[in-house]
Amino acid sequence: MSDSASYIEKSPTADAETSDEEQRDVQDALRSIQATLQKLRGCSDDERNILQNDFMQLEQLLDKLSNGRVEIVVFGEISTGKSALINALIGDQVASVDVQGGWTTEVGKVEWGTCEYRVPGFADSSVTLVDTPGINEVAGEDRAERAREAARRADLILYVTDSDLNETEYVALLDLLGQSKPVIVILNKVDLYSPEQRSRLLQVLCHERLNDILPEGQFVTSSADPREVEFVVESVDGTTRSEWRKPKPDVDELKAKILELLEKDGLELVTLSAAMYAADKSDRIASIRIRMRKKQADQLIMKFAAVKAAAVALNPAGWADMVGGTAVDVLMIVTLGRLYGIKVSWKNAAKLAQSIVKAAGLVLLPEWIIGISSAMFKTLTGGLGTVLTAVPQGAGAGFGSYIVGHAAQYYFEHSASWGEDGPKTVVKRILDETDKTSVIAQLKAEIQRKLNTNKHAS
Ligand SMILES: Nc1nc2c(ncn2[C@@H]2O[C@H](COP(=O)(O)OP(=O)(O)OP(=O)(O)O)[C@@H](O)[C@H]2O)c(=O)[nH]1
Ligand SMILES: [Mg+2]
Repeated sequence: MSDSASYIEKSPTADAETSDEEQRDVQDALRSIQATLQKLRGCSDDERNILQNDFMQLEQLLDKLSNGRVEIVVFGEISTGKSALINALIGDQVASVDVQGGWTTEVGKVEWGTCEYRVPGFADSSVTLVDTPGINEVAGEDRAERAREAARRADLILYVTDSDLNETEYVALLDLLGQSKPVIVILNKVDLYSPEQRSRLLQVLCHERLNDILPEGQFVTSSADPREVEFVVESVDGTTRSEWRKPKPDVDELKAKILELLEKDGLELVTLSAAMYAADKSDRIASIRIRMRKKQADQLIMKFAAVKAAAVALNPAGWADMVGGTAVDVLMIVTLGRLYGIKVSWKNAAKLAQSIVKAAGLVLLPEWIIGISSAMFKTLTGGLGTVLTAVPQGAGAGFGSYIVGHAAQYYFEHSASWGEDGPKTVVKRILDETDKTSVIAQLKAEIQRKLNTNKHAS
């Protein structure tokens, strides 16, 4: 993963075209992408593996914003004419078009060289048209997801339909509009409708479907790849013959609408979509980190609890003071702290363990633990011969460590704080939410495993 700090230097220089406020917005958006990238760099290797794709997308976004590249994503159901529309706007056959639905399988970008628009303040700015797979292809959920991801990064979305909107289309459109992206809805293939049908369709779309959800003036019609029409050609000798000719694509209204939107808000659209995308990614990174750390912490706590359980079972003498404050618990807390990026000294870890046991009050006292584990043990094990009494003691001690570990995990998860709830409430909640039977069973199994491999146990 390369360092991207240098991109900042390529942001627009203040000139007559951009106001101070616009300059600040661009800088803010660049900074928020940088901050999100920085967060990614601070992740563990495992986390970074999962977030590799996000990292790449953020780097691309940084590059896009630094160079003032506008991305217009063409989105819609299969076979509505998305690829044909790109060809018509560009004036060349750059995207593959076919009658078969699901023809476009990848997100593809092509520079719209003939577009006259330039983002203010960016001398090398350009406009890119992004073709996407259709959203309702049979068994094409992955492709649809790629299309949605492209739309999330878009500065402007061209939403293509070729008839009245069905439910899938309507929901997808609402979703895009909910992301506060500018959307132009295009009724393509208008050449296929008679004037009466066309007028009826416009009535339904504009006044019933889109009236309340789409800003006024953001609906246009087009015929990107009109069907051939039959012409009757009369020769000088009076004979006639028929000839099939393909009319020119008609995307003038759409092109004018795109340029109007860009001229009005181009820079704002680019900075806003970048900032929103970076914020989205930042949330995703945070939630993945929490999830992954939680998983690692859960495994770690169980491992330490099992060590404690086995240690007590194999050497029950003096186990009563082994809940909290023992070497195993302290090491567990220090290790958990490290997992959450918090350095805890041995002494402070011991204090934390003691304070958790204290906060738990009676519930973590040895008698209580032996009570629950012995009771459960009867139902769980069957006979284990001579080690029968040691096993519940061990499982009980391990369970105590399990609770201490989870309370410490909560504490670290909340930046080394008990928050408003205080430790008592936290420990009580953990106890309420813990499936005691299952934890004790796991600890017991662990002890049995250790006893089986320890020749002195019998
Ligand atoms: N009559 C008519 N046909 C069109 C028009 N635009 C596209 N088509 C036809 O519709 C079919 C699908 O066009 P594409 O551009 O491949 O549609 P797409 O939305 O990209 O389809 P996928 O990539 O499969 O999602 C092709 O046969 C086109 O020739 C139009 O304006 N009028
Ligand atoms: Mg296509």
